Amino acid sequence: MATTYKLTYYNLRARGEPTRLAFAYAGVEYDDVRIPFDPKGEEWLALKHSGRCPFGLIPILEVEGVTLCQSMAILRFVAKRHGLMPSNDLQQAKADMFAEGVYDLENEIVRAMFPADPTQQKALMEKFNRESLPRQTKYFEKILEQNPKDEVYCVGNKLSFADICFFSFYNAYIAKGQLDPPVVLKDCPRLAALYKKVRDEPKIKEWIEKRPETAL
Ligand SMILES: N[C@@H](CCC(=O)N[C@@H](CS)C(=O)NCC(=O)O)C(=O)O
Repeated sequence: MATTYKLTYYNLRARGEPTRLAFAYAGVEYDDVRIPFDPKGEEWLALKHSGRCPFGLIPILEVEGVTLCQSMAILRFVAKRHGLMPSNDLQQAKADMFAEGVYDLENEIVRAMFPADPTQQKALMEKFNRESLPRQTKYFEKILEQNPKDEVYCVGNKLSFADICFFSFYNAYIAKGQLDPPVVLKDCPRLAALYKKVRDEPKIKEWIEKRPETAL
């Protein structure tokens, strides 16, 4: 019997989308369970306190009687199983390095979008857009510049979870789900090419066309 996967997250792209993109790219069926985005909502609070979420947070992935949490751990697990993990340890470390850099940015934008003190939101978002995002984006571009010119992916000649993680973040949070590369990639030709390469993968394109429209 084929393995069944159940991914539970808010009805958002955000931290759930990298795994959805990985499943789409690999052509793997899964249950895409979405709960309304309301951190104080009944449905979420019932799940949070049900004992099903190991850290009381989502996303979670239920597979073969095990419940995984932490979006990056889930993404790597799916990548390993379905051909999105680079093939040697050094390439895997490079993919990890890149993906963790993206994840740092994600944590920062989430803290800015939903600060403990809502009066800080505007200032934190401005700082993110003015400083952190362009600075980190340039670092990513520099990393790609070290790859041979004919290699578009983060690592080697094959799409990996790091490429998905990069695309998912810039598409979900910066381009707000729109197809064009966001303006911050304008002077970063390697990153813009990577963004388009992932976006135009046929199965990813198909998923983007059919996925629910969401606020984030
Ligand atoms: N490091 C975790 C963070 C998970 C996380 O913060 N999830 C948020 C939604 S994006 C959540 O469950 N919030 C609800 C709550 O805190 O009650 C991951 O990457 O999965």
